Amino acid sequence: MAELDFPVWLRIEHWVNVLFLTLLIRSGIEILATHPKLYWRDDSRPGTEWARFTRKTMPTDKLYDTLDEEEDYSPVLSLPGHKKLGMGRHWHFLSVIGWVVTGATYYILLFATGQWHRYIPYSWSIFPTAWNDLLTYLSFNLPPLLPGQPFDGIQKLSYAFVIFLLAPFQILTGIAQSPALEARFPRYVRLWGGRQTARSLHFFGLLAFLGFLAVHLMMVGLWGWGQLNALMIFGDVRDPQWAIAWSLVIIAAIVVVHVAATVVSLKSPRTVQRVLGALVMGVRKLLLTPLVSKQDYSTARISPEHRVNGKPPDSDEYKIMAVHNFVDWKLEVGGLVESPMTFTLADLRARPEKQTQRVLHNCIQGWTSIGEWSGMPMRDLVDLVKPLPQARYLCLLTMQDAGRDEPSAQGAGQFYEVIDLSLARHPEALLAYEMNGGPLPIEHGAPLRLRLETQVGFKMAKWIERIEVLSDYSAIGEGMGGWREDNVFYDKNVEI
Ligand SMILES: Nc1nc2c(c(=O)[nH]1)N[C@H]1C(S)=C(S)[C@@H](COP(=O)(O)O)O[C@H]1N2
Ligand SMILES: [Mo]
Repeated sequence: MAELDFPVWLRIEHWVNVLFLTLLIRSGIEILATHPKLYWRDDSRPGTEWARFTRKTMPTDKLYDTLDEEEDYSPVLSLPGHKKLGMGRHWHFLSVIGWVVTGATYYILLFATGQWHRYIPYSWSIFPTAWNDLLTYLSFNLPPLLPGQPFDGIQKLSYAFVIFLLAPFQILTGIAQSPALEARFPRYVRLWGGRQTARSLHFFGLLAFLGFLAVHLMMVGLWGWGQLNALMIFGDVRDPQWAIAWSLVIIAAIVVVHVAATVVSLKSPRTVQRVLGALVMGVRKLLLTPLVSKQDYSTARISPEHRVNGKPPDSDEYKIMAVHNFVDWKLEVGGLVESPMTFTLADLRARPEKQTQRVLHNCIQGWTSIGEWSGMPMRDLVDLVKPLPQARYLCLLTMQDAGRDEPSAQGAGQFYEVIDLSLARHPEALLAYEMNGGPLPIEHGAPLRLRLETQVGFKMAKWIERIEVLSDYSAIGEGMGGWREDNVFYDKNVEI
């Protein structure tokens, strides 16, 4: 029987894996809820979704944005539920790190100890065996185990599929949704058929994991809950009664972690944001922050209908400015700089540094569109105003009051975003005043908006009126580095 036994590292990893996988599933559903529609094409054009998990219909007679499309799922289903995308993301990324570390050590130990023989089928005969096993199950019988192994042919094939195909597939389609990775390696995303196809495939991965979990639990029940849990808890089949008790204790512990994660996320989101954000930041800084955008989509790829997020300033001042084509608008640049400056729209248009880029826009909610943006590169503006040595950040202040203009955005006050000075020096960091060859439309941020092609959309402040150079942002707003960071608990740097 010794060959049937599972070594202690494998038993521990099995249960750790259950924890991370279930956290990934629930937080993933939270992320899906924020834009509960799936597409094949990168323009995410309204109406072209192949699947939707919402009954909401959008108005055709007035401007709506993707915040209006968000769904409020129950905390039983999603982590933490109730439109808390920021929290869902923190748990998803933390669990990804935990899951990948567990998976990597699992692979290493599997190969180092020879356990892989169990999971990698190396004879074609596994297929007819698996087929026979399936027929046996369908006739309500249990098929024979493979000689010297703890499972039958179809089980071995399923494990090989989950461990060596499904898990890597889910990681690869997951990272294909990082704007920084897409910006640096657009071909990698094309390999998956595009950004939205990668997102749809990631969803199929979720379904496959759910299917596996359901069948796995059923199989454990069929073959003997006590016996198999004894193998997976004690390493041998001697104490099935105790194994039943222990399996319930372990499952209860996992449920407790889920409940605790849900409750703290709903009650103390700021704490979760700070703690999990700090844990994930190290990995993100190492892997994603160094990436620089190299996008250059063809004109033919421009989305006919670029989606919108955020509603324009609903003030008389703004509306009057808009009627006069923003001749009265001014951009002030100040703070920790040698030469503070003020620009009119005509000043910006007259500048020689004009740059045009055709890029994929990634909203944090999951939709994408492709647009062409023209304007003044941020690095040229930064060079003009000459930041003082202690300068580290830029704060972009806008004419939008989110409480007034965007009730569904869950917060109040002037919309602003802080970015690192180093990010402002990226070649595709742009202050755009044109879109798709025309003046920047009001809903897309007229007269001036930011483009940052390695970040998700909310960093790209629209309706800008002032840029402040800072050494520290802790005194601004709630001190988290932006309106969305303050109010909906997103990370300040968002390469994914
Ligand atoms: N001032 C302001 N800027 C904003 C927002 C906002 O609500 N207010 N929304 C952000 C978000 S979440 C996204 S996805 C992009 C959307 O840009 P688009 O409407 O041009 O597609 O704008 C960003 N800039
Ligand atoms: Mo967004």
